[in-house]
Amino acid sequence: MHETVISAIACFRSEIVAFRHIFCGGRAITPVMSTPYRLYYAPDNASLIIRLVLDELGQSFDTTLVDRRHGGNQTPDYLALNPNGLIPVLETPQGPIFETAAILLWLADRHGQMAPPPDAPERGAFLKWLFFTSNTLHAEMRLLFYPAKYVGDDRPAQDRLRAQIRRNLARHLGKLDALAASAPGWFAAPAPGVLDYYVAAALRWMALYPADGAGWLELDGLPHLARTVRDLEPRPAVQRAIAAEGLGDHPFSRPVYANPPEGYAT
Ligand SMILES: N[C@@H](CCC(=O)N[C@@H](CS)C(=O)NCC(=O)O)C(=O)O
Repeated sequence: MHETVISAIACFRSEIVAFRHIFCGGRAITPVMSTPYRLYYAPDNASLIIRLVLDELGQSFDTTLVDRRHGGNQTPDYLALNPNGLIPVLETPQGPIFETAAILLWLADRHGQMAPPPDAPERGAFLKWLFFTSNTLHAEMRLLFYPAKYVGDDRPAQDRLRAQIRRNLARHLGKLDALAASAPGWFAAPAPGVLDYYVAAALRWMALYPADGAGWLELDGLPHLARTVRDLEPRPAVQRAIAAEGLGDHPFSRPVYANPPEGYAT
């Protein structure tokens, strides 16, 4: 087997649907990919959305577990893939792609599924909500989850920031609920699109994190989103993600903390 040796502090574990590799001990060895894709993931991280979409698209993919708890996302090797040190990264035949929405859009376009194609009349509507989810909903969720990165260690400042962000997120979710009610065909439709999985995962994380401030998000007030995520849960892609990342039986509508077979969610 041809191997590329890359230095790393963390220990990466790599698995393929057909067979698995475990690489530990001061260096990580990235095998030649047996599939077109390699997903760098941590359980219940934003990589979950990419896992779900790859599976829905029927694509086989390799995975490499990033040991985030021990700084695996800050090693030189990982930063070479994503200089921002964030999860996920998807290695593709066109090179590594980071940013969840960029990966989703790239996959949908490349495989011609799960989003309106570039020349479809509804493309513009889809793009504006995908970008809203990425640059507003997701970006503000990071303020809720990592307040110290934005206002430092001042606890009262963090609490004020979180209180405001919860209000903002509730407003954003109200808009997404109205979008789901409008049934645009590419969201909250019988066949799931990339945006369904993005929003479903976001709802999960907002219900669970931060662990010391969970419980503020109730799906009762968001009936159309609630229906959408309940419809996703029986799908084979979701069932396989539940098994791979230990997400519990109802990962979107009744989320519990991940109990992954390997790695850590936080
Ligand atoms: N804008 C990024 C955000 C990704 C993100 O926040 N990833 C989290 C895990 S869910 C992460 O890597 N956190 C580690 C950190 O912030 O240092 C994207 O859309 O991919």
